[in-house]
Amino acid sequence: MQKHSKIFVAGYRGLVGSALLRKLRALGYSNIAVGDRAELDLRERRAVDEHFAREKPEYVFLAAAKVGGILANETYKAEFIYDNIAIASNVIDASYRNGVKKLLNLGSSCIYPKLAPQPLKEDYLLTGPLEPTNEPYAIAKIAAIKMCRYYNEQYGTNFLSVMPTNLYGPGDNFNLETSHVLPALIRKFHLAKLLKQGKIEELRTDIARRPLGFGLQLAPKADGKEVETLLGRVGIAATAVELWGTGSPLREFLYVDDLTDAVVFLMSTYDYRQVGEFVNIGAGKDLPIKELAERIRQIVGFAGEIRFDSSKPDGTPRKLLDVSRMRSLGWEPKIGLEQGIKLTYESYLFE
Ligand code: GFB
Repeated sequence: MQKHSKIFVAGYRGLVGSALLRKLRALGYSNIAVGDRAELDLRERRAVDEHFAREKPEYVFLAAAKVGGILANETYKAEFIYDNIAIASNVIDASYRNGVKKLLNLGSSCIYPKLAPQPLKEDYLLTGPLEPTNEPYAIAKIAAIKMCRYYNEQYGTNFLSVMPTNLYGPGDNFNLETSHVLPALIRKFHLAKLLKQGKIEELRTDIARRPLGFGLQLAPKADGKEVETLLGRVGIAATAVELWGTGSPLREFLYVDDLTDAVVFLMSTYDYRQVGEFVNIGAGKDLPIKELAERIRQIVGFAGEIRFDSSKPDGTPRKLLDVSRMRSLGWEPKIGLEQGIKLTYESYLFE
């Protein structure tokens, strides 16, 4: 991939796509096509074909997907499987038909069987049943890996797939209904802190700026009591914050700039034959949700209790990636969890 190569970043408005654009621009790649969402719906085959015919990209990063946390995955099952299969098949096939030199497809660690041995090696794919809370998403991601593989085998394309662990960072989704755990916890503790400090105006501004989710809205002149009642409905109080599940599941988190560093490195350095069917990208260590919550509580500075609502789902008990293949290719993450959470909280406050 050269500095002047034509690059298409599919999904440029998401957590990964937006970070990828920042990274590519910072590295001096200047010929990047993103496609305006209004005219380019990646689920529409014709729109994708027209975009490829017009832009003729040489390199494609497939970072577009319908994503969400455990609740969104459980609620919007049909959309998660349909949208993700449609996006992947349209972009992968158009890449082949338009002679794209290399494509990098982004998957997710939820492709592995729920009870696979840990850490998860790439070879464990399709060796057992999936975690039910995200099976539709996982099936779509597995389909995309297999498409890349079989296009390479039948058509001689050069399509790479990577499986990142749970990602987080600036530009994340902080909607409490649809977000992943890390941004949800940042927001919950931040709002609880403001409530404890009686900063009603700041709370009103926060809620007006980003939806809370669950259809919750605040009247423009809502008073302190109304704000408190609204936040109570998502488990946020001045004295305690309520989180989902038991807090015992283990999760691994990777800062999004580490991921973009890894994918640009792979795209510039390797062919699919050297990478294999796909490669894991992770931090190499995990922690229980309880411990993550305690760390975020401290960073945000909320002096209150943490409670768990065990009527909410835990999801898979553990999904720690084996990152030895990526290490052997010469890449390691640089940003630790503490630093990553601080950077994400800052971006939440000032973006
Ligand atoms: O990040 P998360 O939504 O998704 O949840 P998964 C991780 C863990 O955090 C679960 C707990 O055990 C949740 O019950 N948790 C505690 C919370 N409090 C909260 C909260 O306020 N919000 C959220 N969202 N979780 C997703 C998959 O699984 O991981 C996707 O559904 C995708 O398909 C993604 O693979 C990376 O890690 O369980």
